[in-house]
Amino acid sequence: MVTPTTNPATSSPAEAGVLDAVIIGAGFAGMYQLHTLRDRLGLSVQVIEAADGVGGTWYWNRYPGARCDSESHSYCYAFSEDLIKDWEWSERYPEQPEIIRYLNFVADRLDLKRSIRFQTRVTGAAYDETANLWRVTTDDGARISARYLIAAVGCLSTANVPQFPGLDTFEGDWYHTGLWPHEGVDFSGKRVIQIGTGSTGIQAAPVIARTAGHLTVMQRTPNYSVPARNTPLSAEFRQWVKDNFADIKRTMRGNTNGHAFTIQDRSAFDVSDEERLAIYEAAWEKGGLQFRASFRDILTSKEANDTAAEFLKQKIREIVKDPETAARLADIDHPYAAKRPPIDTDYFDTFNRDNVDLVDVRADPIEAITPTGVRLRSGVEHAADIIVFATGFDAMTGSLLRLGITGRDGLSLSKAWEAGPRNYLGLQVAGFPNMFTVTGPGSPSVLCNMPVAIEQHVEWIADCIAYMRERGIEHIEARDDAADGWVEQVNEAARATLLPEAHHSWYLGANVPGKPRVFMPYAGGMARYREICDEVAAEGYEGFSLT
Ligand code: N01
Repeated sequence: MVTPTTNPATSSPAEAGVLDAVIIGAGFAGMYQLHTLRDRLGLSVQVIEAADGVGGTWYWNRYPGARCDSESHSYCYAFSEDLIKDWEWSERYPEQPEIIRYLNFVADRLDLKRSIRFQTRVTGAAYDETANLWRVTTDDGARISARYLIAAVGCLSTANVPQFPGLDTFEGDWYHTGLWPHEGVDFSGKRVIQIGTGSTGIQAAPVIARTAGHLTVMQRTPNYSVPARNTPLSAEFRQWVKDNFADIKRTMRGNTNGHAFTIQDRSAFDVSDEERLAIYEAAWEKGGLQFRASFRDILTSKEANDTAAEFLKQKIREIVKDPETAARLADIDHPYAAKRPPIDTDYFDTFNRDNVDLVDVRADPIEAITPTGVRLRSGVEHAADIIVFATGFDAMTGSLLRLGITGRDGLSLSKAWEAGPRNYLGLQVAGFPNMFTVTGPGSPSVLCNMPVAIEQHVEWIADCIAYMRERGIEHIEARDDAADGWVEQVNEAARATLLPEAHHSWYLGANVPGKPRVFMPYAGGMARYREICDEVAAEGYEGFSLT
């Protein structure tokens, strides 16, 4: 928990107009970080946000079918009983507009917007060693100085638009799902090509197919998916959540993935073949991400994983009527959940529609975009009025690197991370004093239900700043040896799982050509990570130098 301080001003910077903290980003992370620093610690704080509203990733991802894969009662702030009490989710998985409404409700309730500078992009942030201040510049010409710099830019906020030759010659319209127009896109009667079949593509295709004249889905890596089984929430369930939130919170904070379900403590081989099948069948009917919680060893034993993988591939073959299409969809080459596992509403069934085709762009890769469509290496051309890029993100590092951050001695973050992200606890980079990243690489972040990961980081950072101010400490910096040790722990944690076996996963940076291949999130589990961070703090911030 964040320690409130009644007399925080032990180290007010001497320069006039200097803030205590600048936070970049007004999504889940930036909003809560603002609340902890401004309202609990009494600091002067400015949030800088490129969008004209709160929401972060959810502000930009307005594509058809955009909906959260975490269940609504677990996809919210848990720090405030009042917020839990006064908000009603309508469905099992909240849709994008509902999440934006929720975040606005929180921002208004906590009076956050007055401290957020909207429609402003950070163009640079440089550490001034003499003054021990961060000098932040923005695209509207502002120069802001602050003691602490907190990057709350999200893990999935820099769109990855593949550099296909000829895109600029395309005469139709094209969109990336992560930069979707606010007014929506009318697909009625149009020939649409969707490139990408990750979590986003799997959500979007069924919705696009409903109105498009024709939809061609271009699949490079086939993917597993489990039905979401979305449904409106009953009044009884909503009441149950409010009455039992303390227990729900304990479950979310005490397990590896931050969700409100527990991973079964049994191996896939503790049960007979028939029992295992029945367990998978029940999990398939229940739907959602907890399919992977059916057995404790799904992500650690290839043999256990194979049982889940085969079950899911068989489901594809049963749902998709055309055997050739079914075979292409089920030709999955990685362990189940080694890439982020999607959940869907009618994804595989969409390929039974007359107006939908699947094209295998692994066998016949996209060579170019032409004025009228997409040409493959074989020379086959698919015509399109609209191209939808569901091609993901320059994940975890992309948004941090494009901020133009330089640390001590003019060291740029891109130079420091030339060989891949290197930091301590996913929280601080050596050479970048008083700068924190929320759910950065090296933290559980994307392997966890995000709000749970975010709350832990935000509270840890606020506690750390409070600790420093109480003791007159003005400078905190991760030590090099601590960062090296942490990188090794992150690698070790990944190696203990099947996650690195998905060679084309964005967890490894493999989706962006030229990006260093390093397993980025910490796979040792949220609960273990929380313990490590707590131990570090209890030992007087071991691994950091404090001066
Ligand atoms: O992105 P992705 P996403 N030619 O990178 C393909 C979160 N999320 O936006 O796998 C052809 O997973 C690429 O192929 P391959 C969630 O954490 C959450 O779908 O690289 N194809 C892949 O099929 C998720 O994991 C929710 O071979 C190309 C697809 O594009 C993360 O966001 C909803 C290509 C990209 O898949 C990212 O998901 C949605 C090329 N050059 C997303 N380049 C909710 O919970 C890429 N692809 C709500």
